[in-house]
Amino acid sequence: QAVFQSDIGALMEQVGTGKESLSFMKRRIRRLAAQWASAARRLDDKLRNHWREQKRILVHVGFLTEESGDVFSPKVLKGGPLGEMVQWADILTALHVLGHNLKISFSLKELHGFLGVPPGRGSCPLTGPLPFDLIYTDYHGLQQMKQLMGLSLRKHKCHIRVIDTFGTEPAYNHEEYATLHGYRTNWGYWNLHGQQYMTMFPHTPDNSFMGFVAEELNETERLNIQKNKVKNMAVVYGKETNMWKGKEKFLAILHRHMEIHGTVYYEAQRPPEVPAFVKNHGLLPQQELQQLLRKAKLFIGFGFPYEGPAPLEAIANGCIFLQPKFNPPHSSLNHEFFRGKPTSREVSSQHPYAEQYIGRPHVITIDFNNSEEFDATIREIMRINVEPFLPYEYTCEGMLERLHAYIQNQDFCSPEAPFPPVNSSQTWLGSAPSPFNLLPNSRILTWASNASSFSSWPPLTALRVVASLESESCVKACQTAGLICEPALYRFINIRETFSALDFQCEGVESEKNHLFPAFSAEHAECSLQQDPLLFSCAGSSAKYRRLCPCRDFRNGQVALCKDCL
Ligand code: U2F
Repeated sequence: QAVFQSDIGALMEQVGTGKESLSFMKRRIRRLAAQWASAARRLDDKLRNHWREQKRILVHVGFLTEESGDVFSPKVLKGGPLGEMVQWADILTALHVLGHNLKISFSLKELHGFLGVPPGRGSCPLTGPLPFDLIYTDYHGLQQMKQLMGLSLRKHKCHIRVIDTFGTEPAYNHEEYATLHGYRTNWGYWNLHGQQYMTMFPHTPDNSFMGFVAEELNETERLNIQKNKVKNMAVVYGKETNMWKGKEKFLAILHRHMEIHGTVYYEAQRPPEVPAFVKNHGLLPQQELQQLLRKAKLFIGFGFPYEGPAPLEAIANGCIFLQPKFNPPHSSLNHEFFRGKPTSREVSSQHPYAEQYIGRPHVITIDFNNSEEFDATIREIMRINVEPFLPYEYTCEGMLERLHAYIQNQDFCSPEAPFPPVNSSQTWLGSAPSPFNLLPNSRILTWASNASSFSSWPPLTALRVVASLESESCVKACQTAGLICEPALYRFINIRETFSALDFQCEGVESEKNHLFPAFSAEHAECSLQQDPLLFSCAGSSAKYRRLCPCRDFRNGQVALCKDCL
């Protein structure tokens, strides 16, 4: 049985010392310890009757190992990316607070030791059982584990979770399919289950959403923030000079109305190249950045970095986040930053989560090239009052709840209970003619057959089957129906009866490896089922197909979990 623990002493010791990245993470862990502890108490109350199994967990942070080049640590104090460190610090704290048996490695040597593989040249198969129930790592760590364990990695890979900021879609993850169909990248092709990849924001429902946390306010802090807001104070998002390059025009407009602050890293001899009217504080410790955000009215992004934690921190401290809309959206097809990343996702603004999940009045997304709209928006921002806001899924309690649910329910190791009860042509053999019901006045199916007789997480009660439009992905189709795509439920809808229940008349039914299947092609009245469960994918669309989509409901503020998921 896992027992919540609020003392972080043991965790701090395990993180060790000697690198700026580790010191940054430790400062964060210490600073948020009280917040985690009170969240743990609340979740403990909420989960009172739940048995939580204590797991043996290894966390191997590959990108911070010397062997992977560790380009991050030397830049911690110089304006380099910190988002990843924020997330790993929070993952470590959450696993520790949930009371699991945790081992942490930041080097190959430690990894060798924990896995019981003697250090030496070349790979060495792990002959005994894996001494862990779960391993959290990243793409670098995965590569290192492959070098270390050789082919025996295959046997154990169902225990692995890959922390993957921008996500990996099934078409890129499936080695053979990626190679044959042009989805091969430097990162993908590990043939994992899509939900073994865990992202920073809930942008790719094919993956699991791990997230991180932002600071929460108590009542006094909230009141003080309201009192002390400076209505003409703006902070620019961007700790490196190149994030400000070419933005002089916007800065000039902004400067007409507001006092502009920045936190751009600079060296004493060489102040950063930002306009003289900018009040630059230099890179601030996280805590001081929070103080600055508490006073500011506006936090403004100029397009980069993509999808970082800072906008959530700003919104949590009562700022309005103003950001550019990307038209056309940025993706691996048209932007250097995303090129070679195992995703086809189209990024619609600097921070799509802020745009889509939070929105006005906290987040305003506009075309920055329209100077009049830009100017009018700045003036509007100075007029309106907004309250600090933090979505539940980014609170400590929300992250603990989500991680708890994953740890206790996600299982990629046991062979899946034989489903569907179908014959070789994927025809339903249940007692009723079809396992589906049509929801009244809609084109949405629910599971009608006895849901509890099939073991599944999320449970089948959450399933809502929707057909996408042509050229529409299941991500979008579910979203339009007010739901979220749930790849774990694909196996229940990959049967002939789904087509008939949705009124698709099939001339023929075939089964193929294609990440868009199951789908219906109107032109040929052809119904296609998915042959390889690894290719079940919410992402992806084609003008030729209407896709069958397994959607589900979700909890308010916790999109990763369905209503019956806890
Ligand atoms: C993102 O990484 P970044 O580190 O660029 O993301 P930010 O949102 O800028 O900030 C990360 C943290 O840096 C902190 C701030 C955030 O929690 O509190 N910080 C600070 O301590 N002092 C300062 O003066 C300013 C900020 C993203 F997270 C990565 O995954 C991506 O790789 C990267 C590129 O898109 O963007």
